[in-house]
Amino acid sequence: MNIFYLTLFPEMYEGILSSSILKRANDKGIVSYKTINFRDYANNKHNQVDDYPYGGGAGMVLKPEPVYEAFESLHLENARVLLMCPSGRPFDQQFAEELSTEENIVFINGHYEGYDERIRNLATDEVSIGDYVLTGGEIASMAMTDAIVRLIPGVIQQESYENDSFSTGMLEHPHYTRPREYRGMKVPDVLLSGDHKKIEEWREEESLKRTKERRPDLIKNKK
Ligand code: 6GU
Repeated sequence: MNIFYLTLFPEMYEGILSSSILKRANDKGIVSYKTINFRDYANNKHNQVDDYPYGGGAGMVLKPEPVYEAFESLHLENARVLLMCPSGRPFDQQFAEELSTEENIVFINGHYEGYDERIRNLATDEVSIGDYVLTGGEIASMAMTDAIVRLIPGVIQQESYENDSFSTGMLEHPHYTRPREYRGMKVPDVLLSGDHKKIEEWREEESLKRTKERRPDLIKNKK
């Protein structure tokens, strides 16, 4: 998979893409990352990428030309082109699974009051990561990259994501490791019993209990 980020702040990506699993996926040749600063495609004297809104009002609007020209410099034949904005389709685990099979993904990250409406014609999808407003799409695109890349075969062990919260439609059951007792807090006996059937039943019950308590909406959506 090739992932491209159109951004005015390429430096924001450096630490994230060169750490941990995202770095390892790149080292293994499973995924490539490329940032493109669309200010380099601003074809005016002051490298201006935004301008005042027609019709007046507060805030600046991202101009179409730098974004179109930066995108065209990639010469992609087919790609998912994701316009990052709070009014987009809510990103979730199912959407991550869908995107994890793409050959090319392009994130378009605005950093201003809004996009010129014509930029939307470049996008295959408009995406949001939740009901709150960020100053730009960069952090959202990094969160999405993390969620997508870990699902590509060969990046992590498949068992690690088969039981993920949300992919099963339920939250994960509790986990314990050594020591058996810490500051009076004990590991449930069933996990030490060696009875795999009972352990599986306990995990399913706990998963259901936790989902009912914390995210009843997930259970409703499942039905
Ligand atoms: Cl993708 N962009 C911005 N600016 N704010 C957001 C978002 C995206 N998703 C949630 N809030």
